[in-house]
Amino acid sequence: MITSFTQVEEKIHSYPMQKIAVASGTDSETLHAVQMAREKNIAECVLVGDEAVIKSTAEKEGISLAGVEIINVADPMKAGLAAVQLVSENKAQIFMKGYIHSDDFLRCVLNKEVGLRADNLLNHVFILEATHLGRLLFITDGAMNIAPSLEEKARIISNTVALAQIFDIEKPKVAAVSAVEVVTPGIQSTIDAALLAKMSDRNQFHGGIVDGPLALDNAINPLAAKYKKIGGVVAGNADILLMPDIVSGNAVAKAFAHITGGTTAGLIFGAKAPVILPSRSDSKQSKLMGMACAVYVAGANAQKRVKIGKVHF
Ligand code: COD
Repeated sequence: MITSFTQVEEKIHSYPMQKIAVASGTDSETLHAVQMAREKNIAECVLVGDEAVIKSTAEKEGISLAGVEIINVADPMKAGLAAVQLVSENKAQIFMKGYIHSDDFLRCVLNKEVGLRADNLLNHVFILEATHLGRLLFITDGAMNIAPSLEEKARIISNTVALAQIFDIEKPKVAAVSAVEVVTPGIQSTIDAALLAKMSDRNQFHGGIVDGPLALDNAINPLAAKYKKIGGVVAGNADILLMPDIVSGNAVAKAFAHITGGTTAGLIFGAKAPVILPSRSDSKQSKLMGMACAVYVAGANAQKRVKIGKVHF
């Protein structure tokens, strides 16, 4: 089981080199991450964006882009489409967001002609290096699916279980998170969580085990689960936090990064190729770890042919 980003970095050194197409990578943190990825042999990058801005940012920051290919496309949306096309034509293997709005970037991923849509739902996962807990935490969905329905939540779980299994978590424990751990008629997410838990009891999911509703404390902290007398294998030990909506998912991951200084890696899963979706304000280390995790997922896909399990409705 992979419990840290250091282990991810160690693993990918035996993998073939991957090329990352960066959409509008004009900002300093992205360019620092591109340089670090090259120096640490994590990945090669091709920057698709405004060449003049890329070069002036690099010069101001003392970043060397020697050997990095730059394709000059000034408009961020056009740069996104040109970059995603490189991936769909296998001229690059991974697609990454630079200084472009998330919704525009996601529209490039979903573009019917040049995008990376597969038959299934795509979702965003923040991977948190939770050193205090001694493991990685997978938080979903904090950046793509705005207010998922019960069916979409089930598909998000299925995707994320497959992602966590790539990180050698054999039977991922999924907490369907709400504000409270009891079914409360006025809080729809508690009802969805209870239904997802029942679906899990009836083996409607492949691979993981789902319980809920659980509040954030008793989902990840065994003592909190004990104090509140919540049994089961998931309570206190969740690997995956299924959040009720994009607002809560995004806020929890950003609180972790900006209050505790923790490192996150943001990925879109379920597409034809790995996609890195950091926040524009993420640190270079988070962007670099997004790259490392995407390379790891691409390598694991090539080796094990990872399959997303079907949800039995
Ligand atoms: N998986 C697969 N296909 C999808 C998904 C998905 N998650 N979402 C939409 N599609 C398909 C639809 O089936 C449809 O065929 C097509 O894409 C367009 O769908 P719409 O009409 O919902 O598309 P948009 O462009 O209005 O919205 C899609 C976005 C992903 C852009 C939208 O959901 C969005 O803005 N999400 C939040 C992005 C954001 O701002 N994140 C902030 C994070 S920092």
